[in-house]
Amino acid sequence: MASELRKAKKWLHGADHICILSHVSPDGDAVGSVLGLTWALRAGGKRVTPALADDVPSTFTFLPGCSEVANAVPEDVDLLIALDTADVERLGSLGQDLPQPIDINIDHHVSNSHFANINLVADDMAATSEYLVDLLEPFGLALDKQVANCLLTGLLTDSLGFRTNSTGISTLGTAQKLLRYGAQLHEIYDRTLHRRSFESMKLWAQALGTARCESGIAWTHVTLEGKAKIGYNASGDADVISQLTAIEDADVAVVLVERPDAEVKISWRAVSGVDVSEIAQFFGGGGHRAAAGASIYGVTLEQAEQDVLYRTRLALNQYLQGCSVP
Ligand SMILES: [Mn+2]
Repeated sequence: MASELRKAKKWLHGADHICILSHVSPDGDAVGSVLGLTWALRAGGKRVTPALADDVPSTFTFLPGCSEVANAVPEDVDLLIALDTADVERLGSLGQDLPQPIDINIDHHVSNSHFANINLVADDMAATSEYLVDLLEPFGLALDKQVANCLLTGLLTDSLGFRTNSTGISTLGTAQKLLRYGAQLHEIYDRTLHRRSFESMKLWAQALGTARCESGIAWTHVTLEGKAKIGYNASGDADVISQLTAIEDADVAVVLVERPDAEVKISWRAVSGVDVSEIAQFFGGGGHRAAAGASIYGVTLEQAEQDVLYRTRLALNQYLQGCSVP
């Protein structure tokens, strides 16, 4: 690992134009880590372009540099870094015409496929943003207020406000360090985890209204028709899955979101120790032990729901049986 770090530092400092990428449907860790590293490298005198295949969600547009995020990789780039991205497919349209393997991959997903020349993967970290705080010094880069605000956004959102089981002593130590450099915890918390659009609330009402909870699995679905009815235009589930994980009888929460062209997007959250990334992988997706996702194509919502519940029940039963062995 030490030699990988030295090599990464050398490549970073030797590059003329660096492009930093992250995954499709960018979340707070994708946006925060991309912008955080962008600003740290720029402060070190580097020319950097942040790039994402999809637009930055409005929740994160308060972060400095959002308006500069490109939706394609510039031609004169000589170093490519992917952040928070488990495999090349997750880069979406950005990954299609890139020279493979790309240069550096920095991530915290347990399912990371080590697709780059240099792979820095720390699956014990709560966020890629958390890992980056540790990497700044070995990379010869400095922390400042701008960088700290971006990285705290990634850390706070991926740890769901410091409540995932990946949140440890070092996570809070890292957060403390970011606060010392001027990161605004209150503002970031309020903007990213607390306040939401009225339409999101209406979507919660709709999805929670049809939610079910049986034998440890809490689930619901979001239909295209339902979204249209309340004027909810974004692609996801408005984080209704987090609400399902609050149900005290739920070991696993599942939300199925109907998308155009016969696609159904599924999200899992494990409340107990069952590994939902394995269930997601069965459906061609991936993620973490406690949070994972996948898409099924060419099916109706009903078919997908049946298959997904069957697999989830199987995995949960296997896990619970394993737990009861004396
Ligand atoms: Mn992440």
